[in-house]
Amino acid sequence: MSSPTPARSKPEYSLPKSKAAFERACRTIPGGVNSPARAFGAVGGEPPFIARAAGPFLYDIDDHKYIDYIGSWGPMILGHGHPAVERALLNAIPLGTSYGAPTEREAEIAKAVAHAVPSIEMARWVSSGTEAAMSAVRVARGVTGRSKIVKMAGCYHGHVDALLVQAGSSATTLGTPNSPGVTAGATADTLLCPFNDSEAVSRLFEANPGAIAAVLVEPVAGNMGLVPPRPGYLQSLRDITQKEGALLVFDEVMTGFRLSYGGAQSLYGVVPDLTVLGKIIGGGLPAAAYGGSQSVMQAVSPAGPIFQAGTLSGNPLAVAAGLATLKILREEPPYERLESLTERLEHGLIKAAVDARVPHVVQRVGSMITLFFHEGPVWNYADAKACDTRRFARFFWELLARGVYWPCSQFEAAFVSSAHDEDLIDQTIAVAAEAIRFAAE
Ligand code: KE4
Repeated sequence: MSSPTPARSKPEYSLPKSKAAFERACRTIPGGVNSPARAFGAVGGEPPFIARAAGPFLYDIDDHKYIDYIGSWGPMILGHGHPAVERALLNAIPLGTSYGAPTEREAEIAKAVAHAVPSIEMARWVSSGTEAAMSAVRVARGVTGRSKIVKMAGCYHGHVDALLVQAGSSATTLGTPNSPGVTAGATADTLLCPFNDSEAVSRLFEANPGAIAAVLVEPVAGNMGLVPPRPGYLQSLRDITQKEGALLVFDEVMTGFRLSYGGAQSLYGVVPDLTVLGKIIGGGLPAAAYGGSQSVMQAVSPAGPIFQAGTLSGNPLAVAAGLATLKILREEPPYERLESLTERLEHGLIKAAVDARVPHVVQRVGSMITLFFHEGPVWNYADAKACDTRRFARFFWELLARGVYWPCSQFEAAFVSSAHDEDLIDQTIAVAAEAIRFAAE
């Protein structure tokens, strides 16, 4: 029994101030944005410029209010402006914003992360997920003495040259999964596999005996849209790398502290040798980290010979916001509520697509979710790239015009925060039911 057809009102929606701001920004910033993911390249048109955010909402400079499903691409699991995080920052600012010298709080957050994440006994802070992934690859190569790295097509680990090969996220959105400027030399040691295909990984080890330092993977892929691991896939990667003397590296920049307090590795019970973190551990400020066992991490300078450094690594403000965020996640875990809210959204999106008779699949793990315009499951990059991205673009704009800010690419995951509630989820479902009908035309 399909739901009654919602009013087919096409809302009045214009962005005059954002349009002018975008034109000004394009004069001094490439593409008017400081990260391509924000550029609406996949959906056309120009992005709203944000004035402020609070709780589950974004507000743009044309006075539109949106229910936010970007959450800064993952960090804002508690919603925007959580009082405890704000208080932590307000207490930290008068103490100075950066010292270039060690602080006790850096050891405190490293200890908190070590207690939370099964693979981590020791960690190093950096300022972005890219930097953390790049450093983890260097450590894997340094401790094994091997050169090759296996990555999965469609996974994204930031914009370091060696990993910009069949990269997901905005690299795919903008059709540059292998960017100009990345030399053949830089990627000569990068081996590619389809996600969710452990046989392909075994074949690479057979073809490169004793040469592969690590297998790097998003344990739940969020950069092709949300693509979960097939049952047994992560364990097979663990078994293969164990047998071959290579390191297993989980890129949990997106899934860390998102899917559970111990990340995807806790959820799936598979413990890698190195873990890459970011996003949530900075509480919305620039922070990321990589960590592993004492024996591996003691190889990192100045304890060991593998060099890595960073001016703002472990920045006092980012550490303060990160500590406050992790404290809330530890003491008032939102994960059951996030599961329930996002499951509600999942069911609503499925119903909307079924009622509209649109080929689709909704994939979700915890509070990460994607509606793919694709018949049947999306298990890898090839499946994801077969999606109807034109229909996605229409869906996106119909949502935006009705006050729902969904990720502006089919190749991104949406995020629910603990600031969302059932009413906002139901509002989103109602809007999506209308948007999907317009997108189906
Ligand atoms: P950053 O360098 O953007 O902090 O982190 C890179 C990164 C590494 N690993 C994973 C699994 C990631 O998802 C990311 C960054 N995620 C994208 C969104 N898909 C960030 C958005 C953007 O590039 O602006």
